[in-house]
Amino acid sequence: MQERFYVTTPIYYVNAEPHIGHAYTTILADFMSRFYAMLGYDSYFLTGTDEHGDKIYQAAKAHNTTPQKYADRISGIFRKTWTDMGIRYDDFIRTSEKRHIAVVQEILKRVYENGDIYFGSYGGFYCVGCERFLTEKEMVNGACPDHGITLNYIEEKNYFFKMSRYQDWLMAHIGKNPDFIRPERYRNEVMALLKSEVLEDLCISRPKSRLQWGITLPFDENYVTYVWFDALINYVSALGYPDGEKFIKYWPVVEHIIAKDIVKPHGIFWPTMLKAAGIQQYRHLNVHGYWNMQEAKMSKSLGNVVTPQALIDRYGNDQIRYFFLREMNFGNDAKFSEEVIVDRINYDLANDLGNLVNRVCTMTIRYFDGRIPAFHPEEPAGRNDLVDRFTASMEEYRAAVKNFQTSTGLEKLWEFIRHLNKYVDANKPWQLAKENGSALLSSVMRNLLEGVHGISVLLSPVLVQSSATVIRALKAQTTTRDIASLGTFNLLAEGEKISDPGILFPRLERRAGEADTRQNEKSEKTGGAPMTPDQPSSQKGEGLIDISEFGRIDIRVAKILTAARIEGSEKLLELTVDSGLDERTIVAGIAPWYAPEQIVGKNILLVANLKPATLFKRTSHGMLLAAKAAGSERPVLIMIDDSIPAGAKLG
Ligand code: ME8
Repeated sequence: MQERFYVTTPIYYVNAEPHIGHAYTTILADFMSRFYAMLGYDSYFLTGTDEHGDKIYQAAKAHNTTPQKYADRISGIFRKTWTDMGIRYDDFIRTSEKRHIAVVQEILKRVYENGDIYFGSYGGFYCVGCERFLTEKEMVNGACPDHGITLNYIEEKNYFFKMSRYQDWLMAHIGKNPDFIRPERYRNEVMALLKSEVLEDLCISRPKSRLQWGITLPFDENYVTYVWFDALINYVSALGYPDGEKFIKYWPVVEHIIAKDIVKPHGIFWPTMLKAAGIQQYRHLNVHGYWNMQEAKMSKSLGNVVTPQALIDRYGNDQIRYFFLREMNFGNDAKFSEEVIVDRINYDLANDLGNLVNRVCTMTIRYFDGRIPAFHPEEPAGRNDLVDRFTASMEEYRAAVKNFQTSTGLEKLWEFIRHLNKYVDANKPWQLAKENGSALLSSVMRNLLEGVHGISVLLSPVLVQSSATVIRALKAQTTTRDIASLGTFNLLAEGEKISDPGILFPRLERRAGEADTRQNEKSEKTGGAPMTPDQPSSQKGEGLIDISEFGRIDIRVAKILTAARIEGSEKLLELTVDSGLDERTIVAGIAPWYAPEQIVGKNILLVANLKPATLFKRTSHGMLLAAKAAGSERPVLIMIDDSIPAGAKLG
């Protein structure tokens, strides 16, 4: 039977237009859906809009219109944005649709009849931004920490869902299914919450005297349903719960994607609701971090937004997809910066990939009149080595993406792309071409064409348009969904005439005054002498290095945000640090000398541009600097006082 994959995004509030945070989650879901389709899965992708509740009601009122008209307009803008961005969803659910309302009422009825809903009275602090009551622990100085609004105390009679009844069950479920919520830090967050406090029952209604814009309770027409109880149900209502064909096909394999802002409703409300309604649990809750802009959390309420439309107009869809998927380490926060977009486009897309495709196609056209040359087994031109490297990159890409680690996955493919560029330089086809009809030239070019084809297929879930352009130019009949066959390096049709795909990714000029965030790599790539350790420095005298060699090491101040021991290792601590560029994971061999709580909050020095290394299944993105006295084993971390912010560069 064909394997299946079902991916969801949160359904977005229609109180304002889409922003890049929404665009990221939706691009990630679209990528995952295309990736699984590429692997041969029957893949289904759901997104939509969340249209009920106070927040929408108030936004409509502020615009002098009805909630329905307001929701129609903004929901339409979301759909248009996704179409313009080339997002290929299978269904778009709106919570004001009849099909959704019917399922919410059906589930409420079931839970009510099971005795898990009761009538009572409640007082609490309600945040309209979050659309939920906050506990006093969650508030800061009487206000919501995310929205900065001072919260009012509201007391009224309402219906409650007996969430408390499921607290022990949920802890046991998460205990038995350690990756139910991933990455680990978010599972720990939910577990800490469940362990530290007694779960309160969830208030699931609003009296119509206060709010009319919602789904009427099936057992009391004076009340509407609380917006979270309504919204979460979209994930099953869109599939035709309880007996729709799609529900039966896709629900068992659901992968939810959300950001860290809505972990509580998805990690606690939703599983207990599913349990009470007798519905199978979701498979995984995949939680990503936040894109931060100008140090501040980017949100509609704070008003610091860049529109997705402006981004794609300025840079292009493929470019933006690549930037998002490459630049965010799943689970951690990342800094949004247009300078980094420009660098990713110039270095990764134009220099590494675009250049490779261009060189390979141009040389095929020049030396073989564009006809795909034969591979000559007697002159293999290192084919086995290429195939091995390609297969290894592909497998690592596949494994990383299955865990939503898109950044690591793409880096693995780029290792192969960079290797192909080196292969061109090492084999110098332009010299081989001087010996007419050389079998070696033929094999070299065929190996390159197969490599470019393989990479283009693997990248097609990311670079949707440009991959298709290359695959078309190579006249490849890649109808196969068996990507394992890419590793045969024998998929192109010998003698077929390729066409010139043109410039795939034009280089972008920096605006005056914009910093080059990858200065160091640039000097290496634009032909400056490579400075590897076995290359003598230009200075006379042993052991001395050139200033530019020192300049290649990016040492920055970073703040330690979290620290934890790694099970099974006596030496290692897993840290998350704010490097000023991003939030990243570092694995450091300091456990015998430093307790985690002793170093959290400290500013240390980080080598920020070390190649990632994997230790105890964790990828470390850099190294902390420490000093060891002669004859001592004990590393002393170099700490910097608070007057220097994270991100400050040493030099
Ligand atoms: O919470 N960085 O809707 P919402 C990354 N309707 N992603 C971000 C982001 C940022 N700075 N800001 C927002 C709701 N997002 C509810 C959901 S689901 C049953 C109901 C993304 O419009 C991210 O996916 O506030 C986050 O979880 C979502 O937008 C919140 O969207």
